[in-house]
Amino acid sequence: MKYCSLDNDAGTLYFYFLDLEAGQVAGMMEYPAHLLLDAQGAIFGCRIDLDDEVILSQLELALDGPYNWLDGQYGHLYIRMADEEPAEVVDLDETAVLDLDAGDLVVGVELMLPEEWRTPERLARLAPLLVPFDDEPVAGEGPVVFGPPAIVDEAAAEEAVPPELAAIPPEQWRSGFVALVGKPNVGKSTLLNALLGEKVAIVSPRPQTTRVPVRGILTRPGEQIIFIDTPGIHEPDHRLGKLMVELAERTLPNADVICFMVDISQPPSKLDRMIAQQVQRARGHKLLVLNKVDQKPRQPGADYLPAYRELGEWDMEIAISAYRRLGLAALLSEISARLPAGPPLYPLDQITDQNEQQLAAEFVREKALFYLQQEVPHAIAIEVEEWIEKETATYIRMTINVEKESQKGILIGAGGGMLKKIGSAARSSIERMLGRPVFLDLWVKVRPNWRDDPSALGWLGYRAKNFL
Ligand SMILES: Nc1nc2c(ncn2[C@@H]2O[C@H](COP(=O)(O)OP(=O)(O)OP(=O)(O)O)[C@@H](O)[C@H]2O)c(=O)[nH]1
Ligand SMILES: [Mg+2]
Repeated sequence: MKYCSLDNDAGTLYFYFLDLEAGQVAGMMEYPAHLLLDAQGAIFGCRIDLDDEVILSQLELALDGPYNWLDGQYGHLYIRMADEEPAEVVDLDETAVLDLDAGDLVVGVELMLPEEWRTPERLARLAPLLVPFDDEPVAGEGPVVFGPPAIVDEAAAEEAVPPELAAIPPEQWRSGFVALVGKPNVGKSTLLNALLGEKVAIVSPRPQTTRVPVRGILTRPGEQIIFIDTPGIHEPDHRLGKLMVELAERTLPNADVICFMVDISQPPSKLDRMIAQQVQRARGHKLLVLNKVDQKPRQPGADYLPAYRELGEWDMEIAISAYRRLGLAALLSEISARLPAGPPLYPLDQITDQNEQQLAAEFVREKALFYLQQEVPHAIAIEVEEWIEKETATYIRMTINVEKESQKGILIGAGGGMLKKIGSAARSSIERMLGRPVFLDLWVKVRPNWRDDPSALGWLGYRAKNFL
């Protein structure tokens, strides 16, 4: 932490990781936060509970301090003044805001401190770093002037295709479909986002996050790779699960290249073996993609590579970490070498087949998967009811469907706290996507048994013909 400051009027404590200049903060993300207290009850740091949307490279500055660290297993970011165990960890009611610069680097953190935490005793440990709060900030937004959200210039976006791409004649292109398949939770969606450098698929630590195939399109001079991120193949226990598996399996016959993804930190399971056999029967090139090399093997010292190799005949194998972006250039060049000749199949500036409304609904589901436990997030389906572009913000109303009254109670939480937490995290993701403020209005409805009800599945958009 480089310095901190306190805005007593707003009740905000700022931690900054570099000398900020006006206009440097271009975006924000919100996460639950906790104060770290020493035995005297003084604040010596904070813990912020991140989700998978924050990638390690964004935390370069935040982790630069000698006592700051990321507990990768839980996604907990610790910003600390000293290397000591907290005597107490106190939950804050309001989420912390991560300030991002134009390159999405986290440059600071804002914590909403209730008044009782703003006493000299509580702040004693921070005093050496405390700089006066500028009470006449230019835009009235704290010590930093928040730049306006990135304004999407539609005309400029139209011209986003670099002229050198547009100039390549169709017969000189190569293009093809690359299926990312594997059991749930091996990191298929994380890989898709990492390869595209954009978030087009939601990610969560829970299995069965992806429900329908998502296309991500990577266009480079002379080649267009259409990645298909698929739902994890598993043994389904309801109609929705059956559809997810069917949609994943249907991508296999048409794929030019199949990336069979596995988690190298764990031994192959029955599902890995079954999926490997399905992949073997397909016509496309077969790559064995061993993900999560950054993670220690489940049994210390174990090497599961030979066991995965034996699951089939592979054109090649490659070890990667989708999360830490290791091995991706090598993977891309192997895929690229196996693309058939053919003209681009999508417009040169398109990166996904999903529209903003679908993505916004997915962001809400992602946050629900992150914050809720056990079966509840899996019983959620989101409908976008209204989407109105107003002068200063986009108004979005969504209904979150659950299957039982008890799930509705859990989703709303005590005093509406859980729904608020999910909504505020989702709003910040949607604002980043749209580049403008969003007013997100969430409603919860019980639709008994929708995951096994063909007509409910249909109107919620989960029908096979939508994805053919
Ligand atoms: N350590 C580590 N974790 C990873 C890596 N790639 C993905 N993960 C984590 O694995 C979990 C699952 O990632 P997803 O990308 O949602 O997995 P998926 O295969 O798409 O899962 P489904 O959609 O359920 O089939 C998330 O918590 C990711 O952060 C990696 O390279 N290393
Ligand atoms: Mg997925």
